[in-house]
Amino acid sequence: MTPNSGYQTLFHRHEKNPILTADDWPYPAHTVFNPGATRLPDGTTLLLCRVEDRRGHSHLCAARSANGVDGWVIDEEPTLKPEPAKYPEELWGIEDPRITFVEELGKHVIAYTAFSEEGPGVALALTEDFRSFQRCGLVMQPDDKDAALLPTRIDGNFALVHRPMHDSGTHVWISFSPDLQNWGGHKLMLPARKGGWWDANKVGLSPPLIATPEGWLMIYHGVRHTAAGAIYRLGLALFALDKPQVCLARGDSWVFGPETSYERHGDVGNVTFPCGYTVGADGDTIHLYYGAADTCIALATGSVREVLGWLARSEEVCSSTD
Ligand code: BMA
Repeated sequence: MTPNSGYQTLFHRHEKNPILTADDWPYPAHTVFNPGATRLPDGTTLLLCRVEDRRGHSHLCAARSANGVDGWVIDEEPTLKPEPAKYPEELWGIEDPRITFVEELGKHVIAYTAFSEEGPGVALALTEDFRSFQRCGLVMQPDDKDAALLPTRIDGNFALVHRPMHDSGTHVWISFSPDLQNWGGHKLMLPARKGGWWDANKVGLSPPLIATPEGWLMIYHGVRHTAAGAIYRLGLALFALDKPQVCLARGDSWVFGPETSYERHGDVGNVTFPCGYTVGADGDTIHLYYGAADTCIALATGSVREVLGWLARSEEVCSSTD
């Protein structure tokens, strides 16, 4: 266990972690991780979990709980399966869903990674009830992943945060669309830093952006490549509400990373990877649901107010990435 001494703890692990594992599944599953999350109108927490089978392919499965911690009711069969006959980009599975409820559509929009021999790309699907789905197909061609839609239009357009991969670096971008199908106006949102930083070379959106009075709060992952492999940790940044490509603040240090044995050890050790959150009835408590070591699902809670306070005290300005 890495000591945390001296650093403020912004996200607190739940004592029941991991809250979901493959052993909980009603059908054969190798691992369950990286869940999208939402709160349904009746207060139920719904996790859309990535389930990997023993072929190595993933599909998505819904788990519902009244308190978001235990008593999970898991769909008896996969909820959203790859459909490679119709969507060849899903040949090797669908992964890492991020859920955004869009009031004007009255629907949840799920952004997920569609994986095939062409590489990972971003696909969208719409649902009202997480039982039937309307697919939009691939909206960002490979290699691209880590995408989530904003809940409201920006200057009349939908906005999608995503993470294309380029030789020059792997950064977070934002793109705009009038209809969820045709995308343009691409803007660099959050570049990876360089050199010795914890988030050098590769960053990506983790859960969907969180609307706060001070701006869009982004929890992002930074990938540190070491001689022993990669370490996936989380950092924070804030963006202007009316112009989400404009970064207002960026934390200089990571705020959450692998420490416990279920985060350190698993199929891919040293990974903490949230794809979803819910906000408590107090409007302040973030329940962050994350995949641990690409093997199981865990929960950590934090306070929006505390997170914004930490960011305000952080000395790093967004433009300084060297
Ligand atoms: C990323 C994604 C995640 C995964 C992580 C660690 O690139 O593919 O699904 O959790 O790697 O393996």
